[in-house]
Amino acid sequence: MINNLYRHIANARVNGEKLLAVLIDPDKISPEEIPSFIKNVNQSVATHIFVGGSTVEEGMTEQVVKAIKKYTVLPVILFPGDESQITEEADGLLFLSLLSGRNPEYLIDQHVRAVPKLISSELEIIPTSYLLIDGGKKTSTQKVSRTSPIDPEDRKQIVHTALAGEFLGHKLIYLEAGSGAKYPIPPDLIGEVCTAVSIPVIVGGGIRQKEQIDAAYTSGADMVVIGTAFEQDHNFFKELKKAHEDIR
Ligand code: 1GP
Repeated sequence: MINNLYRHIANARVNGEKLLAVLIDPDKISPEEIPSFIKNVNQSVATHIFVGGSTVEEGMTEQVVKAIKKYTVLPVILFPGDESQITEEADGLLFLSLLSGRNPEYLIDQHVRAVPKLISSELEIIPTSYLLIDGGKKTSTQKVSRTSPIDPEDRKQIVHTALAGEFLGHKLIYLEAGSGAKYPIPPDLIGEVCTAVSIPVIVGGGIRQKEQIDAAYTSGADMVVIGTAFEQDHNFFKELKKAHEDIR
């Protein structure tokens, strides 16, 4: 059991270390694919594995996390679409509040429903402000949560929402353009949010190129999350690793 997931992320912010999470959606990977996929993750520059999806068949998350843990020592953090995806097999949980929306189900209902599982759990719970920003495509998060994303041009609303999350005591800000987004979170927006808040910032959605990862980091993101690009192109793992080694 890893008990210092948050400390690691917060220290990374202080030390300028940049983190990369690979997102695995249990709905999009078969158990047979897990060993080879995780082998690629292990050989890459990824620092974390996130597991979750907007809708996942009951019990699948647990099976997938168990299988992942067999093949890696990287921390596995749940990034659940709802409380049914919470499993003790992981190391930690992003306890997400969808602050960009106004649907009480994702602001408090799911959290209350998760409590029976969490009371006796050893999962490290990380309260996280989750902000869905329009990435040019209607995403499953939007459909399932029945909320609208914030327009990326509405800087004041985004920065104030992130700060409200910090004032509520959340430990992370997650700027999400949505899986498969056409446009990732704009770097200057990342910069504005990172300047305003004093907690670590995670950025994900629609990131497919090394340049986009670098732009997110340079703008202040502490962690970048990638799902689709790794699912679709296993060479992307190698490409990033090679670029990382070339810099050294
Ligand atoms: C994580 O939803 C994202 O924040 C993942 O998005 O699948 O587009 O990488 P992609």
